[in-house]
Amino acid sequence: MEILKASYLLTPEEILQGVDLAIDGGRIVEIGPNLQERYPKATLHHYPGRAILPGFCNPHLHLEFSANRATLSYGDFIVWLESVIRHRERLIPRCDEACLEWAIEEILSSGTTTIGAISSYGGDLEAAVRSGLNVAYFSEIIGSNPGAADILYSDFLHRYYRAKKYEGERFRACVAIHSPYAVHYVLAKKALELARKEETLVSLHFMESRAEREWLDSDSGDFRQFFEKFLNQRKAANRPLEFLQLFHDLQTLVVHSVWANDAELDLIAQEGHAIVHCPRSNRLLGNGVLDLDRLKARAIPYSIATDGLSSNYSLNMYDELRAALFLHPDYPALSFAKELLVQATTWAKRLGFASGTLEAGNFADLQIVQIPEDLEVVEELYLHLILHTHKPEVVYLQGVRHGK
Ligand code: MCF
Ligand code: FE
Repeated sequence: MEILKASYLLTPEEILQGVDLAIDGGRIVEIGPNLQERYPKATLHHYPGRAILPGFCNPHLHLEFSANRATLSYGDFIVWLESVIRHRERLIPRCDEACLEWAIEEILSSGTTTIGAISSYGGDLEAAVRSGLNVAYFSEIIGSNPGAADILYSDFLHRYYRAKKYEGERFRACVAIHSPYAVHYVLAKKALELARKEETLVSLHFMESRAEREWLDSDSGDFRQFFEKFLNQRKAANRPLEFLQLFHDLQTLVVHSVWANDAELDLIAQEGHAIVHCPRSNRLLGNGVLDLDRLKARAIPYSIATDGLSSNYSLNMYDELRAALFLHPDYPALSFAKELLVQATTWAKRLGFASGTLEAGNFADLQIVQIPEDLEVVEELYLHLILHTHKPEVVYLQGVRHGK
């Protein structure tokens, strides 16, 4: 048994002082004062001037794109998408084992212990399993050509069942439908039948860009030329609300939703789906800023994610939290910082893992972060954590210590 003693413990809803944390067998055993008196044989780790908080959950990223630095074009969504199509075949293999391991190390060392990883090829599966992180591994289906539907579906099924072999307390095989503009209705329906039967979590890129809005509403806008050029297609394959109805009764992470309209948000709320907000990805691909007021008005749960290195420059949740704080200047900094941190940790549970809060029985997935020495007002800790942390000093993954 090990006892961790720090100046602060973030549960994360509450800031506790004078309280220790006991871990054993990879799990949190107890939280309370003076635990070394109760467990005199336990090893004591003292972290003065530090806070212990749960590891982060980054619910949406694409490990397989981790080789990208400046290959893909940022700034405009369609230009970006064309660059993905042009470079994907070479970019994905460029993320070899060493690259995947580097990406996972970046994720872990920046305090993230739970991820939602979208995979279209499956080449990142073993690295994801080996990472020891809690992984919701979303095998992605993509393709709008009905002629190729059978091949695409069988390839998807193969990847899904390959992932399913690794299922356990730290790994879940899940289903990703790429988006309403890139997945044929019949294909989405079949993949979602599997998700329903297998009771998996589902992920969907939805209403990310203005181009997607215009194309799906009225077969117009910047996607018109794109679909004509690449797929010889003049009409959108789906209408967005009808497509969203396919996700009835499925626990879905709806990613982006920047351009979702009221009826779509109403349906998302009614179905109990949650929204994944990727502020830096949206900014870099020219997609604007998600209006969180419209989510809050409907009590739609949301949290933030980095998206992949295909549309970002780091997989560090502290970087993302800072960006979110500054991209939503209308919310009071102190309460918004707390809200962001609470969601960024507790979402591990939404992804299906016993992690994300400091509770007995949960996995000991923790981060230990240095606190500014001159902190005067304890309640301001959430904001200062976001402002001053690049990486935590130590991360515990299932009770195993990483770092100094
Ligand atoms: O979330 C971002 C932007 N929106 C859509 N797709 C992706 C993102 N990052 C990576 N992707 C992947 C997607 O999963 O790029 C490919 C898919 O494999 C796009 S091909 C239309
Ligand atoms: Fe994405």
